[in-house]
Amino acid sequence: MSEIKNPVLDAGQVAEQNAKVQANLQADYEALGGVLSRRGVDIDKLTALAATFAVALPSWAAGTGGTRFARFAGKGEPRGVFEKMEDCGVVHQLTRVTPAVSLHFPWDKTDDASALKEVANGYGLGFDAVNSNTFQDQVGQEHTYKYGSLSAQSGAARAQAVQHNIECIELGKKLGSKALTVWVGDGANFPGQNNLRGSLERYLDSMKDIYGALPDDWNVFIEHKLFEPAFYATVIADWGTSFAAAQQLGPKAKCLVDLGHHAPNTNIEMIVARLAQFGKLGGFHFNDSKYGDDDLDSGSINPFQLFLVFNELADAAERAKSDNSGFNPAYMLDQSHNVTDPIESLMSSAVEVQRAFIQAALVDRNALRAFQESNDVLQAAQTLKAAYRTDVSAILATARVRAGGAADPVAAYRASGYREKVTVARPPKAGASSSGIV
Ligand SMILES: [Mn+2]
Repeated sequence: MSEIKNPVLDAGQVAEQNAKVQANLQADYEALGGVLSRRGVDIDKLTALAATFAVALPSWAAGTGGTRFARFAGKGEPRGVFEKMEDCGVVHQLTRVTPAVSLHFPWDKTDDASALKEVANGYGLGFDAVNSNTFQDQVGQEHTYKYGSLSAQSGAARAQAVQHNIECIELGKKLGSKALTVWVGDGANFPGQNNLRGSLERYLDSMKDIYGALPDDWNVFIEHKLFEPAFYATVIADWGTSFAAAQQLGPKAKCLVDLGHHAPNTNIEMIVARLAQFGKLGGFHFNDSKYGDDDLDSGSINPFQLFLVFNELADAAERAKSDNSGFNPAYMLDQSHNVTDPIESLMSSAVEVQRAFIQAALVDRNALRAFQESNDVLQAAQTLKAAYRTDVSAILATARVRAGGAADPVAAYRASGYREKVTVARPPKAGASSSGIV
């Protein structure tokens, strides 16, 4: 992980905050170390594992997003991509698990990619997958996406959408990204509006052109979403369609799982297992939801589901290690809502995802396999619960402190007065680049 040459917050102040809680953290860490050693687990190994974890930040989550009905702007919101980087720099400085940012074009478009890269690098940040946007019209755009983009009936609209995606790849190349994430809102709101098969055929034709523009070492991630804005029939609505499209396109095309893009009660961990089995699990957009695409902070509604997803990822990683096949899905957050400070929400999501990663590492896989083989259902379920119930907070906090981050990121952030400072430094600006609402 690259060092932070230009920390946004005063490092001395972060250390001061850490000193206040160091004795308690040490006591908690030793107590947990004792519990784990009785299970044959070395706590320091887990802490070292926690330090290897990384999840990318979505640039759009630095601002307030929220419901599709209204946006209630927060104070000191970033007004452009450089200020988004600064906020992401705070998140990474305090959590030390978010060393990359996922940009969204054209919102984050810049004429000076090398300056952006330099500023980001100073904060210890690189660039993860770039995201295209053909789900809304931009000012001055020639052809509307009102009736679709990559699958539109209009050949001109399709060509424009393809061209935008290729531009995203070009921008991403300048920044050091290695993947393009494509989500389209294309679909139908009324029966009869679209020929269901024809829409997907047109989508695939467009995606073939985008795929052809990918550099050798790039991937394209296909993000599916059950509904919204197309409520009757979304073109890429489910993992089956996403998988079929990825298969058609080729080895560089993979599926992206956004935790909020499924019907309630969908077994998302099984989707993860299926995609991993067939080599098409490209990555994640972590968030949480109660009903639909709520874009809530990770682990806020169903932390057990997040754990079960990571349990499948741990299983897939173990299999890949044993057959040397390589397994490296891209982890990104995707969230945006109205009611919390975005920096605090990003920090708590990053920590919750890292928590699920460590809890999954605690699963006694040999015991689990044995219970599965002997059909001891109750003990198999209890084996997972034993890992999930373990409070690994002291491991996460210790990993952060050892890496130079904050024992308690939210407390350190509040003590820093950052939000108050940027509220003064960033008065609202007309035409500032958009955030949220994705
Ligand atoms: Mn997403």
